[in-house]
Amino acid sequence: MLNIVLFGAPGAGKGTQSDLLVAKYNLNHISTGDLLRKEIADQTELGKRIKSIMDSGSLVSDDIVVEMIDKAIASDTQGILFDGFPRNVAQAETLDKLMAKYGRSITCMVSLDVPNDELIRRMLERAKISGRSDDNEETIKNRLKEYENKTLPVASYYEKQGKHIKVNGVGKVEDISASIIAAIEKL
Ligand code: B4P
Repeated sequence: MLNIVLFGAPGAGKGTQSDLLVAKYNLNHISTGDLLRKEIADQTELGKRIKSIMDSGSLVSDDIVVEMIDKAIASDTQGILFDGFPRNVAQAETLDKLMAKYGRSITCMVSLDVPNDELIRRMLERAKISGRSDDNEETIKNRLKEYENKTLPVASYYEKQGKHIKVNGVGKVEDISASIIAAIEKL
């Protein structure tokens, strides 16, 4: 059973590539960003608590996302694509423990490599249609800072386990998908 972590900076194309990968490998798509945005859209108690954090571009607290991930793994029977999780080393360690609890493990971590100027360009472009309150210049800067300070070390975490696959995330969406699939097929 494939259990893949799709990794990259904000705007690297994790959501975009996830759609293609879940269809190809029939995986369960777990996007913490989507799950959190749904809480906000549904105006749940949790949604009200996290809205200002997400609007500022900061990460929400680990216990909130970990609880969501635990439930998602417990109910999965087909393999999972983790999109936007883990976002820091503590979440990566917790994910390993959770997977072990259910007798499973992470197969690999695919990292999309995109330079900062392209990330900013994409998110500002998306801002024109997304309606996402975190797609604005000031918040984007904070999201990239959070990524560099807290998320980037996750790549070394998987590198040490020999599970890190780096893919060029610039170019046509289909070409990037083809590179990811080629890397997975080699495993
Ligand atoms: P996410 O929802 O994960 O959002 P993201 O990183 O901005 O997006 P992604 O990389 O998926 O970009 P996309 O494919 O859409 O996180 C949002 C917030 O949620 C975080 O800031 C945080 O507050 C919170 N959060 C989520 N997970 C958390 C966790 N685990 N712990 C704590 N907090 C958490 O691509 C972007 C744009 O680029 C799109 O418009 C797309 O069309 C375009 N694009 C994609 N591929 C392209 C290509 N090859 N060429 C040109 N454009 C491309």
